[in-house]
Amino acid sequence: MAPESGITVVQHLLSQQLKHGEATGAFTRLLNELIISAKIISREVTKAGLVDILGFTGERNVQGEQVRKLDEFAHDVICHRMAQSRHICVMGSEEDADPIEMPDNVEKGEYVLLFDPLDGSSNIDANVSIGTIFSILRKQSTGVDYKMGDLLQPGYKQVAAGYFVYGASTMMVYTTGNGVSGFTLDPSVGEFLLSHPNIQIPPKGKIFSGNMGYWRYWSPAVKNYVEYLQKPDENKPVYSCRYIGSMVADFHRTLLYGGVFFYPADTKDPQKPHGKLRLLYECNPLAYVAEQAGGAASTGDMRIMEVQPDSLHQRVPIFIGSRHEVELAEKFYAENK
Ligand code: AHM
Ligand code: MG
Repeated sequence: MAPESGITVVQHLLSQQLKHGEATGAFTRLLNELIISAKIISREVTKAGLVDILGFTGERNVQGEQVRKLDEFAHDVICHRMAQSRHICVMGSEEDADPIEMPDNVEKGEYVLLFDPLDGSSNIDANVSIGTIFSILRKQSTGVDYKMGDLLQPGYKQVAAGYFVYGASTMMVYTTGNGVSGFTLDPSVGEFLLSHPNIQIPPKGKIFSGNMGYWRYWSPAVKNYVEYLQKPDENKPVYSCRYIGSMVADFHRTLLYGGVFFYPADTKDPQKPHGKLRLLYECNPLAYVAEQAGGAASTGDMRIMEVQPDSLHQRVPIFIGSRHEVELAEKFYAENK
């Protein structure tokens, strides 16, 4: 048994806080609200096949995709609980076109929360792992009200980021810039317990994860890269392909086993010239986790966390995972300019 195996996520947060001299406890209280939200979402996800919560609502989200009831539920739980934390000044959610302002009667705080309430939700009916992704930033502007610039900060400004994956068990993986820790929810006691201290992504892997169905719509750089991964060569493995279609789950496997997850730009949908995944809700938070675990995340041309966001729902191409495979993608991009 790991020496720290009985540690709950809140104990872990408090010890981190003491180590780094955070005096007010605001950040811990904020993260604790998020953890409670995730426990509630996890409970509902587990019940998904039992109650009449599955199926489409008939509405479309801001990206024109069909929204399922559990997405709305997850979004509402997080909005409600985080507003109560009194440490948030504004939020942004993949399920809302606009910034989410705090109600007038609620005290505003110093933090900005960006989140994807239920990523991979098209997999719900098939009982496949889905997740909640979060990114926490400090408010930059002065005064009580927020400015758009508080939401549109590059990823390197994140103070914490991570995700909850609702899978065979529910896990939380997060970083505050001092490595990556993973916790597994023990449903019998309702606590996240430290199960994966100091996660390190293998420097190289043997698995790639991308939607091969879009092959014909990829650029020569991406095609050459994937062909290279598939090619027999005595100096490298022939990579296996694993693709769930749920970014949190695909990323979580990549974090633990190594390799690369990618969603590049493609020409399939002219509305989405930069791929599908959102910089603020999906790419930045997972990039922070990947880098803190010793890995990397790139658009192919530049480090994800250095992209200056220009809109809340901006999409970017992404290659994320082991350093070796991400740098290889950048090499293929540079060679195919
Ligand atoms: P969602 O946030 O609407 O669920 O969409 C994002 C998901 C990711 O989890 C996943 O990586 C990607 O969509 C899969 O897309 P595709 O089916 O085009 O491969
Ligand atoms: Mg998503």
